[in-house]
Amino acid sequence: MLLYGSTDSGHSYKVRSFLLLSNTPHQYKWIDLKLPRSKRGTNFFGASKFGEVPVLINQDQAFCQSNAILIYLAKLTGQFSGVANKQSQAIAEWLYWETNRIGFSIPNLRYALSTEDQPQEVLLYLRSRAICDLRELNNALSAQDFLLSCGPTIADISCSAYLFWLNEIAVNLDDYSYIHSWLGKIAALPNWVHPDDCLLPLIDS
Ligand SMILES: N[C@@H](CCC(=O)N[C@@H](CS)C(=O)NCC(=O)O)C(=O)O
Repeated sequence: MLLYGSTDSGHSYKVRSFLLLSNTPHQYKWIDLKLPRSKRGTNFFGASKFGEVPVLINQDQAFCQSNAILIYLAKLTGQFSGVANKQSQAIAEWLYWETNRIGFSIPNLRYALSTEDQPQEVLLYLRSRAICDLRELNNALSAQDFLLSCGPTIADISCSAYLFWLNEIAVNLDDYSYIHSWLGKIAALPNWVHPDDCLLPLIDS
């Protein structure tokens, strides 16, 4: 199994984290996103339907879109998949929510803050969405340790990915105490690695 990903990409981190947490043997290949898409290597270019990371290759088949990859991996390995598929609908709901909400607001705010001259309106809009999404998540986690009562699933891996960088967008985790303790529980899972440490170039595992 081969994963193409990149530094600072929470979307790549979701898949890398799944592979590490589930102890799935794989190779990781770093893609330089500063290069134009056509210059990111012919193997990656050929495999990446949308030109983005992450892309997972397994048995000569290429898979893209981080949440779709998580669904594939959960089915393939039986790990982080809920109990006997009974939670697949609830997991899908969180994955779709992530794509449109927290996986939109937090990465875009983080990116906007890292680039100069962003219009104030853009920053305000993204921050207001991020706050709304964090409140939603915090509320959901007030009742249970993980997003689903059965324990950690790909819903947690997906929704938490960008939140390990919350310090970069000036969010105080004390304001979101349930998220704070949830991130601690995820980080305490065996084989967990922080995104800054597992998306670097030239790491094989
Ligand atoms: N919806 C996609 C988003 C992937 C995405 O936005 N990838 C970014 C890095 S985080 C990327 O490859 N950007 C470079 C580019 O688009 O050329 C997913 O969930 O995998």
